[in-house]
Amino acid sequence: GEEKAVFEIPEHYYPDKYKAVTTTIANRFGDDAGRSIPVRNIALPNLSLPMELPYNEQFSLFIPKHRSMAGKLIDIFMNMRDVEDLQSVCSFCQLRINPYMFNYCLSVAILHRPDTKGINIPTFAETFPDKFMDPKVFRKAREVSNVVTSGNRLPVTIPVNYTANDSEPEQRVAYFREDIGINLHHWHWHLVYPFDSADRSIVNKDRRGELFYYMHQQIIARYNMERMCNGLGRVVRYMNFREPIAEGYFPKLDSQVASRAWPPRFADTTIRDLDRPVDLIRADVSQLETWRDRFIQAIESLSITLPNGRQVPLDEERGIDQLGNMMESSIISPNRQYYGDFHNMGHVFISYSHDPDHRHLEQFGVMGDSATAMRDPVFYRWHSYIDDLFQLYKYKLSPYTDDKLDFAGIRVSSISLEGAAGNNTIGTFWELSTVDLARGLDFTPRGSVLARFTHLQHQEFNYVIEVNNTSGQGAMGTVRIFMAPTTNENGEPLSFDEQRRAMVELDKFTTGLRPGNNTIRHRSIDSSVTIPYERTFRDQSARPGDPGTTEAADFDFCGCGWPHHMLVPKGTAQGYPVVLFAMVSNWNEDRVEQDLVGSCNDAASYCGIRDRKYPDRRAMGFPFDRPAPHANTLSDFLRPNMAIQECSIRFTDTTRPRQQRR
Ligand code: CUO
Repeated sequence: GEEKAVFEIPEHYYPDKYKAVTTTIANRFGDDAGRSIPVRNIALPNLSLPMELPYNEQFSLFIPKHRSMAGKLIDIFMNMRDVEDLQSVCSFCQLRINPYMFNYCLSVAILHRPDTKGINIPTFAETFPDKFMDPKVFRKAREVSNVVTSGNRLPVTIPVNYTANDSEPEQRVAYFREDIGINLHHWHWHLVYPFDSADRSIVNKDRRGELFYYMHQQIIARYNMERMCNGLGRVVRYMNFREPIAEGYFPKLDSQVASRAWPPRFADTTIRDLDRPVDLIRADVSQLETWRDRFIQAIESLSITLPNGRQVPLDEERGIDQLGNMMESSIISPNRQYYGDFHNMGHVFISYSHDPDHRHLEQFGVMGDSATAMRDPVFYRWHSYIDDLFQLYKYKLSPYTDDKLDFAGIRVSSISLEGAAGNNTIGTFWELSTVDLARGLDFTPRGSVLARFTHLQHQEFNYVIEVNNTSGQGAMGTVRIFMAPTTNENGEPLSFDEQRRAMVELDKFTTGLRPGNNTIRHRSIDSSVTIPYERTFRDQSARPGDPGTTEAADFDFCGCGWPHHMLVPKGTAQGYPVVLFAMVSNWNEDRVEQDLVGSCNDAASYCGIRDRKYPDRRAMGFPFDRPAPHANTLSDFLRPNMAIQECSIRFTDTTRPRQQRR
């Protein structure tokens, strides 16, 4: 294995209780002793604010008090002179600062400091595996690592379907909600796009408000298709805050840091006014309603009220981006005082619905943490409502005209799929994979402790697109590929408007088009939406430079991306019918002039590109982000540069061990 380092930490950095023990303690980021690295002795910055959060407590960015402590700590990390000073202050923080907050703030700093882009940090599932899996695993891991020497250990198995049984219909999509890769993606996305920071530039990224809308809209579209594959109806919006939430959720996660179980939410819980001095939270449910009404008012009038009382129009170019920042809300909201913090506080109200006044001394539920929120059925009900509010705005826009949709001289004659499951069919199955828990356990095992888990997988396939370029000269196009269900939960055909909102982006790429006929073949594994399995889990056995791995320098931003194993929904045993859509749009109207060399840019659709603009000038979700009232069906909407194909997703209920793609 790789050599691990021990950091020699100045003695006065240790909290008093450790001073007697030793002058070197293995750093959390290294274990087996190898090299020894002296840590620079520096004049330490004032850490009293972030140290106010007790070491053994939960941490949530949604809690204003935690947010300001984290903001301060990020600021400290960002302002350290160089990497050695940063390392020094980190070694001081490690034994004093709440580990969740420390990990978050350091990750944000590493991601945004120009001099730390080459630094490698462990994937979050390894640092805090307790946020992603059944705690029984850790007890077994402890047994295994105490009894068995490193080379002979069998992996610990993480059970499937451990949070409920078949009496709970929602359990049919638990494999989606509780997928480790999906939850890692969501955590990463919010790490890359924080909504708050003392340093505005960390928040103020190109089109981040629009991306907040789009990435979450796509989660809902994907989840709805997944539900329909499992005989469930589309998710019901959570929009009446005075009515109980029908779905309960019992996460069965333990926090190793806080030595507590994550609290459940019982079925039919109603959110209540919050008064939790410990978190500096005091908020009434009516506040949510007020913010919501103001948001709707802005859309109805197509204008935003600024803090000075002036009205500015919501224009076509920037409207959705501003609304995204208002809704989330982020510190670049045009008027946070007035439009408030609707979406974030929705998470907070729901996550404290079991103990709104802290009388039971309980922490927040899974909705209070971006690493765990997607496990809970209510996440989708809340975000479905959020999406509906954004759609109110999209309905205000005039439909795309022919000149926006067409690409003169370019005809797409067909799109099809070729793959192992047969043409126009995608095969899905369960796959058994392995993750290393060693770094995240609250004891220090020698060597790795592997855990096995089951997740959805699909057979890889190719898109084959036939394009005829009749313009008489070479051209550049952007290929946009989407998939949608064809019928609703009752088996009736979807209207165009329902279907466009159900469109799931599968891929987007640029292609050259010679005059005459072109056959474009594109691999599913190269999707602009997903990152490969190895990147999601940063496979321990992989070395930089191996196929499927990435340079360490790119890791952190590159950790954002929909997990490839969840590219397509599960389908059904008989074959779930979907429609595949391809469009080739004019690259001259899509392109953004920028240098992409060395940037991690292969999951840009939902994650953007580090330090760059979003690499597509069109509205996110184009051409389906706007209604087209004159189209009753998808066929009505088609132009010559678009094509569709009926396809089928066929699920086989077998579990296969993951094969290394080497
Ligand atoms: Cu990602 Cu609500 O924004 O969880």
